Amino acid sequence: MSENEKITHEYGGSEIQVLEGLEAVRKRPGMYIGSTSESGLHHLVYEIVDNSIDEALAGYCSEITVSINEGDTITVTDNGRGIPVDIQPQTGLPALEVVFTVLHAGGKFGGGGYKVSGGLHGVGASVVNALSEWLEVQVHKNGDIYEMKFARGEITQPMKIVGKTEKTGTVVTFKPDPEMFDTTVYNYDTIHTRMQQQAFLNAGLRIMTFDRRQGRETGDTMRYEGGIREYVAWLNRHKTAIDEQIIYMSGTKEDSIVELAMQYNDNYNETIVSFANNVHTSEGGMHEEGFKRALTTVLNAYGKKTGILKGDDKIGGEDCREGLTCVISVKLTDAQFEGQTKTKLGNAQIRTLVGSVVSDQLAVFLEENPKVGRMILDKAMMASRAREAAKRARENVRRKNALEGSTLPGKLADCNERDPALTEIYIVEGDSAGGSAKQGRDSRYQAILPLWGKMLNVEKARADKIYGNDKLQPVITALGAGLGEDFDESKLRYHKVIIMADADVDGSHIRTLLLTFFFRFMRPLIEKGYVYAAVPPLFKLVKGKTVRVAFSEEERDAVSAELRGGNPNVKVEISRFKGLGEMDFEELWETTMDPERRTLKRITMTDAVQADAIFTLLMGEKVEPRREYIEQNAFKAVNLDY
Ligand code: TTJ
Repeated sequence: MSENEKITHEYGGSEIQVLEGLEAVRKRPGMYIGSTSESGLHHLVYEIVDNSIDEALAGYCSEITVSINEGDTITVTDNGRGIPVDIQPQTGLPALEVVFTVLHAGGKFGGGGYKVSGGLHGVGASVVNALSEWLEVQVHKNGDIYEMKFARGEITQPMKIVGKTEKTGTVVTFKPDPEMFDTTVYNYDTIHTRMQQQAFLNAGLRIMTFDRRQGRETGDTMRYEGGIREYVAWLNRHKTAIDEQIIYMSGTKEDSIVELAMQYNDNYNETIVSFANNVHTSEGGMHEEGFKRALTTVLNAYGKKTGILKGDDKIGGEDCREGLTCVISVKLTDAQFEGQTKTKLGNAQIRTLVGSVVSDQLAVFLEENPKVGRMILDKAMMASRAREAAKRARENVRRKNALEGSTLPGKLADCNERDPALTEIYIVEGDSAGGSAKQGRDSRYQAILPLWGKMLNVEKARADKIYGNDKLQPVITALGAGLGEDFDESKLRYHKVIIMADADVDGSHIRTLLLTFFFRFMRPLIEKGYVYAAVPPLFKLVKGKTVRVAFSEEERDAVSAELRGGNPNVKVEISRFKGLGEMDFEELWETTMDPERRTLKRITMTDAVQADAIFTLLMGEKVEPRREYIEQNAFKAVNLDY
């Protein structure tokens, strides 16, 4: 066998492996990027950007740019060292080619392993390549520009030098394959939010985002010297802090690093945002546990020592966290991600490390800042008293329910089916829409609860007030699962809770209120995916006896063209639905309630967090940011995109 033949043979062998690998990605994309919906589409961007962030973590990259281009292609640029281009001895291929064609073990959503930032370069790039109609990469390195191109994972242009350069860095441009995704339209805000988060987590790193699509041109440059301190300040930006200082703590042990920043505000809710290796751990885990435990211990010890807490008085964990905003970021090798969505940190040694950092440094902070210490303790004691009052109120309600057999609210038109897995409840804004919904529904499994009038301002209300509130009480009783600490998912009476409100200011207001209420008092309802928004149509098109509806301007134009059938003389009458109340019960059923034809949008935690922020802004005490928000978003506020 000649030398040449051998090489050809080996190359052919690895080529087949590569294709098999990338074929697997195209066969089961969900295994590698979670889903092929909008979230999976955005995941492609994060997979690529993560490589640049790794380079920044290694200390060689100070700037990353992410652009959405016309046609919804994505370009990611960094000024790092550039992906290596030399031939790898093991494969005989340029490292650049391997990065984009070899499936690395331990996909994020596949079983077992997990990627750890800082070290493992190129993880995920081959997945993005496999799911892209085309992908191009340019590497600036050694004075040359190296370029390589692919289509659906296959090489269309082997690596070659295409020019000279004085810089170093990597540029990747890709077009997600429409054959693989439900939608290929990017959402700039989604990418911007994620990039801002990464900018907060990597202090000093400059990240730029651009939307270059026609009619949507926008962009932002983010660089936070203060890192997670600035993250906390940003999270509290619409709130009134009890003290302007942001408490910062950090420590390391062996290969692990922890960083925490915290600040109290005068609200009642708790915001803990945690990360492990720059991955958002939305299910919490050991770092959060370590923090919570240490916070409670330190505050109680401080209260005793200063005499603020008398005798046997103790404050509970939740009371210590009322009005707290905290960001925790840990970095560790071999992170164990557990939980339903693999976003819960399982490494027990991190609990100890976070615990000792907080015990030592928070105690020192309180010693040095007795005024702040006093305010925090006072706030926690107040929370503790309110909790007692809420408990009494709850017990009263329980007693009352026990006597009255917890009667369902009078406005509720319940369904016949009793199995919650099969039933749904529409919470409807306004009495007239409520009337149509009651007439139009399938009463076997659809219940209707109309709500009307102004809602309670939940921002200023603690749980004890909520219990007595006559607007929310029907919602609580109809759902049947209680609230706050008492929330019991197994008692939930419907597994679909559908908010049906108009696409106008009042509608978005009521949606925001309900979502904020659920987020704060029935959080598992959102976490477990029980909450939906109904999506009513915006337009009605009539051609003779044919009636059609459309949910967007694009669809309206498409349906209109379809009805005309290429004939400009055909008359199609187009009108805008002003509100749900305007539809008759048949229209409402056909367009918005019939499971066969309706569109429902499942509410995610991200939606709820956003609602909570908007709510705080609209209802909070700070007048200036509210005025600014309303001025800047007068249009958006009308059509909140949940
Ligand atoms: C690896 O170690 C040697 C020097 O270069 C390191 C590296 O690969 N750096 C790097 C990779 N910087 N940026 C990337 C990268 C950037 C993008 C946009 C996409 C990908 C897959 C990698």
